[in-house]
Amino acid sequence: MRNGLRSGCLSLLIMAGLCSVQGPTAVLGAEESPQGPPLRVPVDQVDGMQRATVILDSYSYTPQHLIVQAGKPVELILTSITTITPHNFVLRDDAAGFSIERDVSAGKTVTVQFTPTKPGRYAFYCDKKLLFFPSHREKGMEGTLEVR
Ligand SMILES: [Cu+2]
Repeated sequence: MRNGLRSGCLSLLIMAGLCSVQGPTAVLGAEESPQGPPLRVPVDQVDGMQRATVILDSYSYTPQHLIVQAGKPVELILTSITTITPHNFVLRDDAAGFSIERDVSAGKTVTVQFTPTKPGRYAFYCDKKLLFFPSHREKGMEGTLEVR
């Protein structure tokens, strides 16, 4: 009897632990649209960098729409929250001041820097794919960098 109670409490504790680990993700998914509203990337008061964190998941970037100012440096902190699937970040427009292609392995964080020179809307995306399957971009893993 005592042993039964004790192991019951233990499994409750374990379940509570699991719930608190999974909690934030579940709340985010429930209360917002998956990628949320456009983010006006703030300028860091110390180094003048327009800095933002972008979360990579299968198959999305959050935020999906970033707004930055031309002529000022941008730093994107690309953080993968997947456990297995590798992703990448492709943002390429030589005339606009960037040509980026960086892999972001599962669970890893990679930082990219560039200075956009030309106002416009530019797509960033993940071009990973398994042979014969649609690319991650085709599965919705793309976003917009809006340069003003
Ligand atoms: Cu991907």
